[in-house]
Amino acid sequence: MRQLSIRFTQLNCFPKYSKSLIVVFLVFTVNKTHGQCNPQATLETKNLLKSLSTIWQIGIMLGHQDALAYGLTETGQRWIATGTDYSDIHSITGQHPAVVGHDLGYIELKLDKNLDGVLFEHIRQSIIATYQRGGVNTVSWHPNNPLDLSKTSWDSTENTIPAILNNVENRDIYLGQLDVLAAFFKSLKTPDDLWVPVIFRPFHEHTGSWFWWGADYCTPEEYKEFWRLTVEYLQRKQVNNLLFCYSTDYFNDERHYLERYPGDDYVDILGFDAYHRNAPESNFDFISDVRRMGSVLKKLGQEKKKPWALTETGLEQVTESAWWSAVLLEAVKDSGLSYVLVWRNGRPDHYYAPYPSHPSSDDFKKVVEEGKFLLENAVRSVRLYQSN
Ligand code: BMA
Repeated sequence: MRQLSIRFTQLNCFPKYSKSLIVVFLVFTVNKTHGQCNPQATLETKNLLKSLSTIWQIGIMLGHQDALAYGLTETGQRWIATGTDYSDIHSITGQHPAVVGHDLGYIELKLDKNLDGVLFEHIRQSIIATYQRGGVNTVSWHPNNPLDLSKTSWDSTENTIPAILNNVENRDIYLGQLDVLAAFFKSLKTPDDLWVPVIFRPFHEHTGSWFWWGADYCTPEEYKEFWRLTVEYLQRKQVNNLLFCYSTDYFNDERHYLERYPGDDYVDILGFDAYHRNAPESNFDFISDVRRMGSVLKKLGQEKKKPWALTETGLEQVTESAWWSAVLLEAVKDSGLSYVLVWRNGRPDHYYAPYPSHPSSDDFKKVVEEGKFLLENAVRSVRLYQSN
């Protein structure tokens, strides 16, 4: 957007009629660049973006956070991965989720495990294995406060973002943390030397105020500038295997959704997070809220030529045995969403996907067998990373 306004000010030197021709030309060229914010993105990354824009015509891909890292056994006890080919969803359906979520929180601390105890080396191997099987990877980031690394993402220190933007030393500290992130993304290579494309979804749920990048702690302009700084720096570091996903929490309307949107040249995928709480009393409200927000994203996605997704959702402990068919599917059908990702199976009291013997596993299997949600086998044949 910034580039566009510079070009418009330069139009004053042209006669009136040619100005309108140039405006038409600029609008056309700007529109053409929408949908891929990094012109240097690898071919596989560009192809993934195109595939995400069309996959909804077949079905909605189902994702699960940390699917390959840990989960729950038949008796509800925790298992922790040794390899990269076992997941709770696989143990029920015989296939992994189509989208596997990972989180890089604590990479900025240069630790070997993330904030949920997963080895970064395991994350790296899982991303490569998922790609090689034909699935999709999405990466969120719950970083500690860059200016006080003893404070987690859930830190309410005000003005962290302006303090980074307005002070060179602070900015360098943050950019140093991005260097670590960049090195991780660049390490995602297959044995035949291809960079694995991933959906990167930083600074999410920023419409809320529970993270240091939340709405109460920076202005919309500061959030946008911080986002652009991040995107531009990673691109300058030649990280060319990312699709950037902008992802709010619940939002009221289109204006609210776009309030902190950094611009079409800085976002590849439109996302939102919406959890279902207080079931069954709230079943109807959850369905209608997700439908309402999904239709705002559908309109924006069509206008901007960008895919849209429900980037985090779930009902903790899936306390409704027919939740998949009667609630989630009802909320997202006809939405045009590329994918829906349920959160992690972290503990016996904190999980969002079924495991063997869970009361909702039959319903889960049913919606998958009916083709309503796509798992890994269904997307493998679509060859998401190859030009069609
Ligand atoms: C939250 C919870 C936390 C976890 C965090 C990042 O929603 O699951 O336990 O640390 O996500 O994965």
